[in-house]
Amino acid sequence: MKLDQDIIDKHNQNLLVKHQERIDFIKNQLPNVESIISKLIDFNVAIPSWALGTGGTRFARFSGAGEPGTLEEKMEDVALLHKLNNSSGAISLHIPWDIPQDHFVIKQLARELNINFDAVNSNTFQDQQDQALSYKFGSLQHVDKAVRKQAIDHNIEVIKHGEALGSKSITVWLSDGSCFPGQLNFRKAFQNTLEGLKEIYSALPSDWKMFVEYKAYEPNFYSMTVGDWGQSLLYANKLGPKAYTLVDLGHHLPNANIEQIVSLLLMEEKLGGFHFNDSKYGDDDLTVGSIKPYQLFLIFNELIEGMDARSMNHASDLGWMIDASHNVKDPLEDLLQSVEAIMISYAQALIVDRKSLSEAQNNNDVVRAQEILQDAFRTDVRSLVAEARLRSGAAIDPLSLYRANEIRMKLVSERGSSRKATGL
Ligand code: LRH
Ligand code: MN
Repeated sequence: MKLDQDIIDKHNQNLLVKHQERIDFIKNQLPNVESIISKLIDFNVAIPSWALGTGGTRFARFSGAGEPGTLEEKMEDVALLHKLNNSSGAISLHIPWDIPQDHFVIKQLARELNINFDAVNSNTFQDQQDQALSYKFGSLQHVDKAVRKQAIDHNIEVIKHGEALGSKSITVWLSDGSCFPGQLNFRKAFQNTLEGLKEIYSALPSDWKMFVEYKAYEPNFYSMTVGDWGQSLLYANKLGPKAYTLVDLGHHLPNANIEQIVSLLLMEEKLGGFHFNDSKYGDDDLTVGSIKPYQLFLIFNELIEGMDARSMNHASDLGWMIDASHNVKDPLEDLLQSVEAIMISYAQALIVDRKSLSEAQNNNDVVRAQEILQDAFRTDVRSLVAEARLRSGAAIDPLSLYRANEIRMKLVSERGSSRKATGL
């Protein structure tokens, strides 16, 4: 579904007066508004191809209507999000859920839709119809060399799909592990996995990155073979300069200090990117910033501190991706909310008075340090995020435009209500 620019311009026209009041207000409050707005304009978050339909749990999946039934329709939905917020200009494909039938045609479509291909994702956590050997007891860790080879070949095939589309990275998340004590030799599982990752690493084009995504538990519930940031860092260091760790916010044990993990991985130059989502209990894959917005702000605070310490480019030097599942919300509304939450946390972290913060830290002035952080967190920066959209031709308020124009209804009339998007 194409969204005409004049619909956005009319929407912005109606909201301009109120918006201008809010921008003028914050301009009087903050010193560096212009540089913040230009950073927000450059910032983009990739949308997962597997989160454009309704997600489910092992109990049930209540499918929504007007879902994208093909890769082309998924790309159109990402282009629609990007047209609305100018911050979602890339799609992250999951293979085999989104195998491009014709790379040239798909690449051409991406150009027409003004979107790019972010990291490609392999899948050795499910057995496909035509698959010879099962991943029931793991993939790269497997005791059977033939199963390990099957998984290595799949990852190399995924790199080839990505290369043909112009992607520059692969995310390897392994569901490998064990459910019971005694089931697995941890050392051999690690060494088999490292050996497999080395073969996949050697198939990477020179300008590619490999993201090693860790997860504390699920679908294995006693051990995971890439179970935490330390193990992922161990693999990335042993693999080489093109290998990095990937932080999925939902993949930690309860109360883990994710912002500290981020700070140290950045310091070690081994932080590759993120899968943003939110959670209250486990890997709930909820809307970003919907449960723990302060944690998201603290993570961006460490990101800015660490990236500026190394003069990194905020927009392009790390992989910014969402990884969420929408069980009860319209997937596109959920993704608009997630991108908004990320942009707000990024903007709040950009207004932190870093000079005063380091003074307070050097004076062990704990109260002052907290006041400085919370002053930024309690500043309403939504008008800055909206101004960045306005200046780049997007909508001041994407969600209200999406609803006011009944875009979901239009998608249903185009696609019908029985389409089911591939994914989780
Ligand atoms: C695993 C994970 C991984 C994806 C999958 C869809 O929980 O976060 O990033 O491959 O979700
Ligand atoms: Mn993930």
